[in-house]
Amino acid sequence: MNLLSAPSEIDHRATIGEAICPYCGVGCRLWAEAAYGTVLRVKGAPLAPANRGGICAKGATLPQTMNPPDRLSQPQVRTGRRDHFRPLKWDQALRHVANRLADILQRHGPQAVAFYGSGQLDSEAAYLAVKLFKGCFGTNNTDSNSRLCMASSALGYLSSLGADGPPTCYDDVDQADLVLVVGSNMAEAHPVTFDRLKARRAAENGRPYLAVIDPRRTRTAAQADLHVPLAPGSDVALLDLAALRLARRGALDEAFLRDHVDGVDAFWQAIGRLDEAALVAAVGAPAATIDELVERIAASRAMLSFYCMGLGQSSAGVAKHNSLINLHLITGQISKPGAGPFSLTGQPNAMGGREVGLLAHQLPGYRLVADASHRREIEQYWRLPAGSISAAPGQTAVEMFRGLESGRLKAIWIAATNPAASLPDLHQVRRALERAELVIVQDVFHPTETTRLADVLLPAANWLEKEGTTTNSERMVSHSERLLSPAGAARPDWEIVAGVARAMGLPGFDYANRGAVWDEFIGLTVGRPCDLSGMPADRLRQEKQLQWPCPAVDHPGTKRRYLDRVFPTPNGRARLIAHLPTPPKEPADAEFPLVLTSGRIYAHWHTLTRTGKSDKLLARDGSPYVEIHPIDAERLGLAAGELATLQSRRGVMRVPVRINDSLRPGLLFAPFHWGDLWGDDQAVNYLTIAALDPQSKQPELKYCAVAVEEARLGNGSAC
Ligand SMILES: Nc1nc2c(c(=O)[nH]1)N[C@H]1C(S)=C(S)[C@@H](COP(=O)(O)OP(=O)(O)OC[C@H]3O[C@@H](n4cnc5c(=O)[nH]c(N)nc54)[C@H](O)[C@@H]3O)O[C@H]1N2
Ligand SMILES: Nc1nc2c(c(=O)[nH]1)N[C@H]1C(S)=C(S)[C@@H](COP(=O)(O)OP(=O)(O)OC[C@H]3O[C@@H](n4cnc5c(=O)[nH]c(N)nc54)[C@H](O)[C@@H]3O)O[C@H]1N2
Ligand code: SF4
Ligand SMILES: [Mo]
Repeated sequence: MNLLSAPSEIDHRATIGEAICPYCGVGCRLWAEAAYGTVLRVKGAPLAPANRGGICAKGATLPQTMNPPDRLSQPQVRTGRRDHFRPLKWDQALRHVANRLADILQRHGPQAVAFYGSGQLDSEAAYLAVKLFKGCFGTNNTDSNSRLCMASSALGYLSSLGADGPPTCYDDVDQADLVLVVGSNMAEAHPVTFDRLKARRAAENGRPYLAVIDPRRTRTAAQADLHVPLAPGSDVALLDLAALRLARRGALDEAFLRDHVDGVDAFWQAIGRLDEAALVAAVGAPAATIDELVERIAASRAMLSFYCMGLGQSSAGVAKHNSLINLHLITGQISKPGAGPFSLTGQPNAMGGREVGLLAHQLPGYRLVADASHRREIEQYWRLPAGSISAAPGQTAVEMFRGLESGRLKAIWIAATNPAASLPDLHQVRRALERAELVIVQDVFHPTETTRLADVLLPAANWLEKEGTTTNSERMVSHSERLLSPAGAARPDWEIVAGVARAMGLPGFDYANRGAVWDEFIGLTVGRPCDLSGMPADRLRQEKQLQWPCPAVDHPGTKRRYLDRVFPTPNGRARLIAHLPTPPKEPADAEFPLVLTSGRIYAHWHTLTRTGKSDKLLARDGSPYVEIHPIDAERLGLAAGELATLQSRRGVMRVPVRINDSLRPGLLFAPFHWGDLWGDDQAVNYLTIAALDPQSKQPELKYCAVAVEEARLGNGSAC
């Protein structure tokens, strides 16, 4: 449905339109009705391919989050961090930001500034941030929270298959006979896709078979035919073991390996040296369960694997991804309907962020900073002198905050992410932001944990207040309509970035409208793996969504990639990449004897700036907690509801205990949603470790060592 009236008239009468849900990467299209400046109703759009009318509780409660008192609706600045913010008009604010950035660039050079964006920015905004920082400033310190999320997944695809992006699509759920869910709690984190799987299993007598590989018996695992409760961090051991056993059973697709895969001999040589008994011990799951998993893989004719942060948030994240893709390659479970690796994307536009190059190592169109010809292509397109884009790799998310603390970085512009709640080792993050010369934060709300530490606040238009483009987990590129005027002076993110660039006197940022930004960007994808050139803004607005690659305006889009078994590597062959198991960076020891993992729950989104405003969602889960196995609770003398003090080498957390036998003994789980705004010492990220995967630089948010004791009432520092 199109807009019924021009934006200025919208607020006075009901408008109806469709926009992609601003939460998870399922990318549900939501039908919304707005009037009097707010959203009255939302429901799943019935014909949308991603959700076919489906919606979860987070999407359905969006109207409760739209007009809160903490809405940021005016640019604000302050001179010192202890001063109050004062409101500014946009032209003053843009000039202020432009002058301060220009001053720092002049005094310290381009490597002293950074942009830290988000998979929640639309592609237009993310593209312009890349153009401004990488192109005009000449710094690749241009990263996003997708570094905490999809970086290992992106590198896993690139190294194994030759290009980022999943080969698979949601319709594969209907074709698979075996679904592996590895390190993903789909029932809570990607519920509408999980509902689709459940619906087919209900209708088809339990088909496809569902196996879940997760150290916790999650709500996803509880509905599976097989749950493999592996030791956290032991995925490579499990996947290598499965490969060895499949080989021994003669369950390999030898023809596929011969014709389409490189590195086969080296792979078997490398993992052939592993001792199977040692691998079984490392995995720590019942031997019969592992046997059953191998049996099912061997018998499958179409194996689809969904995976998410249990693989990525690890110091062996890329190794885990390569090892899972290895399983698909050795069994030929790729390049056919119902089969293949399928990374579930976290955020609504983490995929789009990768397409426009909003990760420190990337450039638009799945190009790489490290590739001189890629840099040259982009410079020419942007009409910049040769050498404008730096060859130096940029600082990634965690590295940026280390750089701010050490003084190497002076300024950071943060947009659509809340690092003072979501990054690991929050004490370090606070020190970094306190040390920074300039912190610009672009958000829809204030205060957040991060806006509280800013010098400049830039008010962004909220969901439904702007048009924009996002790409979901299955490469579906979607247009979202605008139904509301932005609150107060808030502006779409892309306009803010373009406004700062223009205030700095930079050419190339005069766009007539959002569509002009999109149309410029897709020109950079011609002939690339993520070819979007057949979906200019007009077509996308009309057709609502199209799946890439889509190389021509009469092309229908592509459901599945690599059906011809030609991979985007130089010789067209995929690669087996062997990894040997490595332990997590901070194993439990005598001093910190328990392992803490963290993640999501169904009712809440990240740092609660949205879902924390919904009474309905707060009624489901209103406060933070830590889950502990009954055996550990008994040993520690902890009862349900008691306040426990958790301590790691970096910080302390005090939250009530929930006893839960779905964990492995020795493992604790805490949701990461609650930050400092909700109370002191409640954020799990004071405990987490900023250990990084050596290739992807994604932090090991899923594993750190902690000690626990019961908090004695009245004793604030039980540790
Ligand atoms: N409700 C809700 N949904 C969301 C989000 C949200 O905030 N709330 N956020 C979105 C975003 S950005 C993301 S990235 C996704 C994340 O979605 P998921 O990755 O599904 O969610 P998590 O809870 O972070 O972690 C998934 C699982 O990994 C398991 N795990 C931990 N360590 C290991 C390990 O070593 N191996 C294996 N195999 N598993 C392990 C955990 O027990 C957990 O069940 O969710 C998206 N959807
Ligand atoms: N311990 C632990 N920590 C984790 C994780 C974990 O599993 N465990 N997961 C990590 C992962 S995968 C992720 S993705 C991150 C997520 O972490 P964050 O990105 O920090 O979380 P959000 O709360 O989504 O922050 C988004 C911010 O953008 C604002 N916002 C919303 N819409 C817009 C918009 O349109 N424009 C602008 N400018 N602002 C907007 C919101 O108000 C909010 O302040 O957390 C990571 N941190
Ligand atoms: S499943 Fe994800 S995209 Fe769909 S309504 Fe729920 S949060 Fe939004
Ligand atoms: Mo994420």
